[in-house]
Amino acid sequence: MKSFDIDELKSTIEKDGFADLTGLITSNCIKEINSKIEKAMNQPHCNGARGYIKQGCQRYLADTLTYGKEIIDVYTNETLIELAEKYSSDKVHLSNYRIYSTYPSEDFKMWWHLDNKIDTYDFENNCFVQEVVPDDKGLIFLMYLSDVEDGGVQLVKGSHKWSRNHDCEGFDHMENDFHKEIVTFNNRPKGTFIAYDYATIHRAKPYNGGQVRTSMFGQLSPSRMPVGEPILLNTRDLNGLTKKQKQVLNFGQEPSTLNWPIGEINELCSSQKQKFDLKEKFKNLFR
Ligand SMILES: O=C(O)CCC(=O)C(=O)O
Ligand SMILES: [Fe+2]
Repeated sequence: MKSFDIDELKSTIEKDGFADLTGLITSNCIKEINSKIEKAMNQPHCNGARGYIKQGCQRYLADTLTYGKEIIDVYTNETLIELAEKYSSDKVHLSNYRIYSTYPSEDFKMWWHLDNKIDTYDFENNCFVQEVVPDDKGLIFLMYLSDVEDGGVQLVKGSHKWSRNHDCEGFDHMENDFHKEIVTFNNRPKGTFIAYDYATIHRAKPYNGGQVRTSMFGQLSPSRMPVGEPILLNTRDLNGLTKKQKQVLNFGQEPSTLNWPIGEINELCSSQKQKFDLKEKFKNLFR
């Protein structure tokens, strides 16, 4: 594992809005995570089958933190947590987390946005509602679990210094103003690890051909912000968690929202139908 100077990383994020921590997680650990999630990333989460939830051109691994202790250890990595706590001048907790695969698409496109906001599930209207909080200061990290040629994360360098002055969450309308500051993490190998101030304007670069991109995402929020998503763990992994890990994983805390995304029934039906059609097509083979 590469070692990092935390104060240097902190000042890089203060200056640019992001820092490169590639090398923090070993390639063996990434290999291990990939082998543990592989089967589940290839079947919809349904009726006891552990798999993914589909949302647009993305597949999100349900119960992400239950697949291996290695995953918990990435989310609670000591260097990462120390950096996040120094950066936000507060204790931090994991408020949002996911492992997901993004497929190239003509139809779906992520908009330029910020994540210094509170996400809450509205049980009346069955949807997530978001409220931007200018005072919310923390880090998101993104680690590639696959080699990424295109469709990588894009960040607007330095935008964390001015984005809070705008009363909006989406920034597509300002792209002409900031296009020279865009930094794109394309053509990067698995293990690429970027931490950014989540008030930095960013998105996943839209792309419509080439490789599927698989990533691990975690949002580390200061303790003054709400708890966030439910954290579901496997009892196999609980022994030996440190006090710090328990703090980051919200032990004893009530979640303030649900895990994002909630799948649409028609998405599930279409993947189940494809499975059924395939079974029909090949049934003679399996008799
Ligand atoms: O996948 C990416 O590159 C960015 C993800 C992101 O911005 C988000 O989920 O909020
Ligand atoms: Fe985001």
